[in-house]
Amino acid sequence: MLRTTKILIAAFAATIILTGQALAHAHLKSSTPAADSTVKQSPGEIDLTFSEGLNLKFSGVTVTGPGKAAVKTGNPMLMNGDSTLMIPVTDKLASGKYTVEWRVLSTDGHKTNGSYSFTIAP
Ligand SMILES: [Cu+2]
Repeated sequence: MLRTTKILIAAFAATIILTGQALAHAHLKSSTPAADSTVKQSPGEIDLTFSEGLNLKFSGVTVTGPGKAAVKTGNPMLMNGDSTLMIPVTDKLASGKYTVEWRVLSTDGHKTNGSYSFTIAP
């Protein structure tokens, strides 16, 4: 009985480790504007490219500007084989530092999130 339990625990642990390696979650590969970059003009859109396809329904971003002010964004769209999340920015953004907080659900059913900043030059 005890031996069986040990074997089961070992098998369970191995499954977790192997599953973790086999399934790649959606990681942010690149973005426009790029992370930590300074751009000269207000971007018309924000593009986030991930390592995996996304589920649009459960993916989105929150953009905040100088003074933590929320930036109005349009409805996100998927491009590039569903791995690029495109968020229209309709307002002209003033100079300053902006933070993009993203949370996505990849097609393998895993949620990931993160954030990065870019700056619009004066
Ligand atoms: Cu995953």
